This record gives sequence, C-alpha cells and structure tokens, in this order.
Amino acid sequence: WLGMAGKRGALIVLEGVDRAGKTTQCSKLVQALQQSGRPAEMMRFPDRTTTIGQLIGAYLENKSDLEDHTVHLLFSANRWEMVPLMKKKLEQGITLVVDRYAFSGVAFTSAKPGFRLDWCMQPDVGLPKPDLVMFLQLNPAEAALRGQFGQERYETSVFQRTVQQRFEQLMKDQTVNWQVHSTLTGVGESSIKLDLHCSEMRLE
Ligand code: FDM
Ligand code: MG
Repeated sequence: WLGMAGKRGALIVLEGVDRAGKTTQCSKLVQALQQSGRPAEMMRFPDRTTTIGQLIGAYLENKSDLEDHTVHLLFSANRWEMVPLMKKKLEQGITLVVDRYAFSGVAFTSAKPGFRLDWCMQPDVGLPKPDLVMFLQLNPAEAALRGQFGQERYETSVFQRTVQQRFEQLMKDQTVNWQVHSTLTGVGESSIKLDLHCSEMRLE
C-alpha cells in the first residue's frame, strides 16, 4: 500500500462492461483489505435500495420507461445522495470499494445517440474523486464463455461494444488514476498505488 498517507480511507472504484466480474473482484478486494487489517466496505451504484434507486431498478428491469436525460440525472442523483455517508466513512478511515461510479454513468449514457461526453459528465462534477479506478477488461474469449446476457436494459453485445469504446475514451484522462486489469488475472492487491491528494471530480 504505497502512498497511503494519514488515516483516511481510500476510495477505490471498479469499472468495466457488464459480466466483467466487477462484483466478484470487489468482494475479493474488500476481503483482502480486511485481512490486512484495513477497514473496508463495499458499495455499489446504482444503489437500488433508495427511492431514487427503485426508479432506476424498474427502468433497468424494463418495468418502466424513462426519458434518457432524466434517467442519466437519476443515476447521478443516486450517487449524490450517498455522498454524506461516503465522506463520513472515508473520514472514519474506512476504505470504500465501489462497484461502478460516475464513469459507468458517462460511458452508458454517452453510448446512446445524441449524448455528448461533456454533457454526461457535468452532473457528477464535485463528487468525491476516486483514489484509484480499476478497469476490468473482459477479453472476447472469456466473454463467449460467460454466455448470453440477461434480460436487463443495456445487456446487448452491440450496446456494450459502444460502452467499451466510451470507457476507452474516459481512460485517456490523465487526471484519473486508472489501472487496467484482465478478468483472467483479477485485481492484484500488490499493484495498488494510491494518490490521496485530489478530492473532487473535475471536468477536463
Ligand atoms: N449504469 C450504471 C448506468 O447506465 N449509469 C450509471 O450511472 C451506473 C452506475 O446500470 F448496465 C448501468 C450499467 C448497468 C446497469 O448496473 C446496472 P449493475 O452493476 O448491473 O447493477
Ligand atoms: Mg448488471
């Protein structure tokens, strides 16, 4: 754990296309952190348990339709409503391992026709900035082994390919501490480098 100064917890985000294994890697990372004596908790976005999250859940399950800008803003609001809790936990020294964050927000909405990257980024400006964003790269052979997509909205190969391209654009941002990992090897604890200086998401 290089560069881990002070006692505030780290904000670690896992991103990637669907079926990349983010949820599994998040749990493994939380376990590894806890075993090394560092308090750690997992979070996920969207958090479908809140009032806003329930609207998002119904949309993703195709039980309701929402206008594209509207649902984008709801995804962002679903992050903002968790910010007080996130800050409290980070200040208490708890490291947060988060399954998806604003990068998914931008990658998925901007994969829809008529959405510009900068419009998509705007609502998340000011969110706590991750110390590290791990991108889980799903290789095509592995994707084939993982079988068909489920029934949720966005779970089609065509859409996911565009999402992957948007993520690749986002990974060019040098102000974000990106690390790419293969789904085959997973997230290695040893390679984590943290920079705890920046605190808010910016628009570049
Ligand atoms: N998703 C997720 C978005 O479209 N915007 C967002 O801001 C976030 C956080 O929601 F298809 C999409 C990505 C995915 C879907 O995610 C549900 P999970 O991880 O499968 O619950
Ligand atoms: Mg899913």
